[in-house]
Amino acid sequence: MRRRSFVHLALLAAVIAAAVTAVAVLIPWLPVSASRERDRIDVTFWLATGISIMIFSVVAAAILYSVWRFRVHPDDDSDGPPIHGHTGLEIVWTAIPTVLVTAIAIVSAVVLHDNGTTVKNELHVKVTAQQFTWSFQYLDGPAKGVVSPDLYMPIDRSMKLEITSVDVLHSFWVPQFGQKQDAVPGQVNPLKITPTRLGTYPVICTELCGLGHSLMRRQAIVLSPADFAARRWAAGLPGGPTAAGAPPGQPGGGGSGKAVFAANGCAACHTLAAAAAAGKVGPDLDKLPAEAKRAGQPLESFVHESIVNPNAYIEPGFPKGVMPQNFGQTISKSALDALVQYLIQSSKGGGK
Ligand code: HEC
Ligand SMILES: [Cu+2]
Repeated sequence: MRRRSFVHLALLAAVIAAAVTAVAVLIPWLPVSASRERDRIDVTFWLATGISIMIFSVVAAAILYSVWRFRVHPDDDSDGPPIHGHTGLEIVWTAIPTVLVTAIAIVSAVVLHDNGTTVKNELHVKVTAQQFTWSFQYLDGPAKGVVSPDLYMPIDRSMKLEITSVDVLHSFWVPQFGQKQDAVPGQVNPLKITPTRLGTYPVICTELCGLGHSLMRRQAIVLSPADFAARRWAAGLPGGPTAAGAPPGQPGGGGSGKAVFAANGCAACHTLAAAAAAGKVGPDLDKLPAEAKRAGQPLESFVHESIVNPNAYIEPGFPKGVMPQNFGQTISKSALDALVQYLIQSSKGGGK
């Protein structure tokens, strides 16, 4: 009789475990992993999930079995048998959780250590957060000196990000890389990433940092080592060897004004018909001639100044300090000229 109850209980637990495991495994809860660090974190995640499924199944089976097997009849008012603890049972239910929690702690400590270990030949990138954008400065490697609005990474090479902020608290997060790191003014916080999968992933600010927080997004782009070394991606960025010389729009030149507009995330905040942009955070750039007239400035210098020094003139009805303040540093001179000309041409053609 007791053996039969035990078999029923075990069967019920197995059925519950199978169902819950299917929910955990078959539904893609997490974004794909794109870094070695994330792979290690996933090991701790699945260990803890496996343990949780085990405990859940045993508890749920015991509850369901009791409800089914020991249900009282409506007219049964008698007490249950008096029971005074069970030393053996108490030792078991203390020892098992101790072992499980200790296992999670040990595995987590190993992963934390491995993910923070300095590896040979790592690339150093200074990451600067500010309301409301990111910039990435390469301190060594083939892109040394380049300041980029997006994070380009060679696959399978460890990168050490040195993360800081120039204004308020922000936090660096790429879900596919599995880690977050705070960006704190006056402090440099490290984060190691070794990308293992080619592709483009979102760089997200994950610390509410002001009005433009939800727009504080850039991209992390993982390239083959050859593409990274060729620095085709660095065309138009200050410091890139291909940035100087060739005119804008040519390969290796400053890039067309339209490309510069797209590459710097202007469309997130501005409307510009020529670029199919419909942002509403900043002024409508199709109306630039009228806006320059209102500001009492010649169009070209107004546009140039508005991009490199946005706070010099604030369009009435729009917030100050929301437009990123460092385009003057992150966009090369030739790319900036192309951008200004592009905005002037587009607004004259497409404006009202
Ligand atoms: C996070 C949002 C945001 C982004 C990104 C952004 N801007 Fe702005 N921009 C604004 C806001 C808000 C204003 C109005 C306040 C001001 O003048 O600084 C503005 C003002 C301007 C103005 C002046 C317009 C006027 O009528 O005064 C120009 C020109 C401009 N932006 C161009 C750009 C370009 C080019 C880019 C990309 C390189 C860009 N902006 C990126 C938010 C943004
Ligand atoms: Cu932020």
